[in-house]
Amino acid sequence: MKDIVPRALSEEFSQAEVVFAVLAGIVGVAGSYAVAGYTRQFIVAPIDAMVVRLTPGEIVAFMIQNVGEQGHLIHIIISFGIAMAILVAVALVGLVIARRLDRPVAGGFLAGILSWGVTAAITTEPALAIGAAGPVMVFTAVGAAPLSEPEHDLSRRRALVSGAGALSFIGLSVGVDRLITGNNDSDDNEDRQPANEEIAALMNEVDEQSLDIAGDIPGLVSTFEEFYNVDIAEFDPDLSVEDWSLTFTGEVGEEREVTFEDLQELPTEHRFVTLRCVGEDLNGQKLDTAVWTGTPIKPLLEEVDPRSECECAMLRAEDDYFVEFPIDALEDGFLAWEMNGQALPQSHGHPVRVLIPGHWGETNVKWLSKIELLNEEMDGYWEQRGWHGTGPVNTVAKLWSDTMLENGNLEVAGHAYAGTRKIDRVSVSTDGGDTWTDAELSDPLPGEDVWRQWRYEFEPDESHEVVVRAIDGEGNLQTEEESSSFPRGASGWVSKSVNPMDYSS
Ligand SMILES: Nc1nc2c(c(=O)[nH]1)N[C@H]1C(S)=C(S)[C@@H](COP(=O)(O)O)O[C@H]1N2
Ligand SMILES: [Mo]
Repeated sequence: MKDIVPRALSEEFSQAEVVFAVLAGIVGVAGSYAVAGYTRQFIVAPIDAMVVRLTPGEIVAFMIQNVGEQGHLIHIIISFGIAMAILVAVALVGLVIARRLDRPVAGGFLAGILSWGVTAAITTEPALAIGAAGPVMVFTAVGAAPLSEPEHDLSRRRALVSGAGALSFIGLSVGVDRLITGNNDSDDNEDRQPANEEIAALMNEVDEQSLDIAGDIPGLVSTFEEFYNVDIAEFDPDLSVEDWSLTFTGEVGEEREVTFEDLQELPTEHRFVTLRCVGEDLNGQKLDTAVWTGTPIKPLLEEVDPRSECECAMLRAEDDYFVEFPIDALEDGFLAWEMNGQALPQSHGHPVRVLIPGHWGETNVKWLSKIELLNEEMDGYWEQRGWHGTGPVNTVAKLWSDTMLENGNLEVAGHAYAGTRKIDRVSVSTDGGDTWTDAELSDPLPGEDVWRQWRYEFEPDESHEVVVRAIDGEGNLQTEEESSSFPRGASGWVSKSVNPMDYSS
């Protein structure tokens, strides 16, 4: 079974033809990238979205737990492969026709038209599809060119192959580089306005509240670059403010579409809000805080007169993400269009996302397009894949740094978060949990749903098992029993063995 395809290929096509078809596929993908960039008009993007949709839930859960961010890379390599395979197939069709008709240019032309059609259909972007079609056409035509003057042609072919190979290599390296650096935000680096002054002042004030921690851990407010990122797709929607609107629909007395301009006329607030992903490891770093500017959702919701029997709503986004949860939680939500005093970065939901206090990150829909009031509960994207991540967050104290100080003491530090229950205390044990002492805590940020920083320093003997746990504002001790993040978020107490010998000064 395995070698049927290669054998069929090698019977039908010469080696040179196969080489040119593969090169056509590579430069076709590279060409599409050259004109569309790392956007949803790039031929790989819609294929990737399809791969994401079709990947079974067990595999997604497994990838998140075991390969983490590499899961994205695997998805995208598969999507690249599929995109290339499609263009290679098109080039092969062109080569067959060229040979049958004995007209290389006609074959190239056909491959060009076909690859244009296929790319336009996949990306729904006819103009930019030329980026893929042009290179495929040229490479197919060249690959089909007859070897009339054998000697001449061999060297010419060799030159062509090396040129083509070099082009393909450049295209691929740029693509791979972008993938590795994760630089898929076209608007994040250029054109960013300086932060609004009021917020800059607010952020400075808050900065003073950060504890003086020797270890290298984030402050109380994460920059948008530091802020973690979780997306179901590799290609973020690229929406302008004018493109955006939010529709309230489903079981409502009155449907309503809200534009960005409409939002700006509503009362504006700045809120510090912490987000945490249900998929992160117990001591993971998918936990961050920013100050967000936006408007409360409740007045808008009241206006549309919800008549939902399940008291629940489905939120939908431009990347086909969707999540369902109770209206109760939605009512406390916030529609945000700025992060740390600047327009939302593309990767964090430009132009508008929702923030739901105290609930897991997945309820904080980015690129929000629709709020649909339901009569019956339905599963969201992650719930269809077995997660239970629409409820309130678990309480956690992170242990993000351990540092030997000049005074010979060991400093341990981190952040603690319990959503809207808030953090009341963090206690630390240096003897594996036998005895506990309260850690120093940063003053609470203004806000209903924010983390706190903690810090503790002690004089070490030989080796210590450091354990840390939080007590929330309602007096509940962080759950000791350990569980993995799937399906309800990690639980347990973070611990670490430390030995003064391990720190060189
Ligand atoms: N439209 C959309 N919204 C989304 C997601 C997504 O993939 N698409 N991911 C969710 C998840 S799982 C988390 S944890 C948060 C992460 O937000 P951030 O990327 O701004 O940190 O966004 C949520 N909102
Ligand atoms: Mo998440």
